[in-house]
Amino acid sequence: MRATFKRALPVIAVLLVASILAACSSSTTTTSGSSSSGSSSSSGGLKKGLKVFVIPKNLGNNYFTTADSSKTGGAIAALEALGSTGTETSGTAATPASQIPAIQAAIAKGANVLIVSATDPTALCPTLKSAMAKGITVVTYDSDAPTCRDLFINQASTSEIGTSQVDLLAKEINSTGEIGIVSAAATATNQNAWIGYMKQQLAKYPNMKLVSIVYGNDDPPTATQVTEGLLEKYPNLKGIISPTTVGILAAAQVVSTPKWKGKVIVTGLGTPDEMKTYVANGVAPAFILWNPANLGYLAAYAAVYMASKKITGAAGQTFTAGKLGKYTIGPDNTVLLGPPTVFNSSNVGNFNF
Ligand code: RAM
Repeated sequence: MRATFKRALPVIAVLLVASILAACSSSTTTTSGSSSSGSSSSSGGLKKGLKVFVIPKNLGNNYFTTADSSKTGGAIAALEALGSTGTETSGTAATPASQIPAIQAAIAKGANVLIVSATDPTALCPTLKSAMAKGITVVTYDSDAPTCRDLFINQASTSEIGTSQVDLLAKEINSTGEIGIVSAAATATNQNAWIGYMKQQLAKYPNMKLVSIVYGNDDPPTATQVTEGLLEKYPNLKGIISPTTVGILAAAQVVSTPKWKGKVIVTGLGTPDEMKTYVANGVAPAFILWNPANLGYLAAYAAVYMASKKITGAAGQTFTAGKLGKYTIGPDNTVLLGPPTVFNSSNVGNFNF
């Protein structure tokens, strides 16, 4: 008995610390005049006063800050416009152990809606399923948990995001040489799905060889460290694809140092603000992303329609997402934001996110 408890102690300690961190690191934006819990209806039949929790993979990642915030026009801005309350909360690390306590805390606080970017497609499921069983609307955005949500808001076609990163790199390295991938967490649904399509696309480039995939966990020091390790281990590396805004920035910074500059090209998914410098210095001439604020905004609208029972998630149903206009639900209870943008020296200066 005592031995079992002893063995369980480290686990309990980790959970406790994770809960405390999650509790300490949440930020809230509240709309004025929305005090009820989703009881009243607007003229369009959408509920007001819903308690919505926006739960990114982790806090402190600029991509999610843009996707979620009121001032960027993200999810919380949409919730304010709809007369509901939006609270952004998560853990500090992009891991299930860090994110799950934040989801549990949101449920305990009386959430009507959870909007979640999943750090793992299965580890979150017991918690998300228990939320759904309580009548809470569960919407994933950015990174899916396919078997335990009502609706997924996808940033762009998964296959297009994967294949276009390979095509971009191929153009820049003359379709030749060893390449590596600097991903986010090994469990991340979105990165793993994109990497699956990258591998398929690489079959079209017989002279490009994927030698290694390393994981920076969407943590800048870790991403820097694994990029350095990759470059040291494969001194002939010609290109790096990093399908994560945190990873691509770290990779571009490492490759900008004299040891690697001019030898390796970086591409992947990055924010224009963070990548401008590396477009200018030639380390990352082109990269891809969508508008993160629009992703959050769309997820919030879809979630409120869902919680108001105006849509059920069935394919073919439509709804109007405020300034973004009309969307049609596709297969597998999924909504697509739209095609991604390729950024390069001709347009990167026109964007400020
Ligand atoms: C990071 C996260 C996020 C991903 C972007 C591109 O910020 O991993 O999930 O969509 O990169």
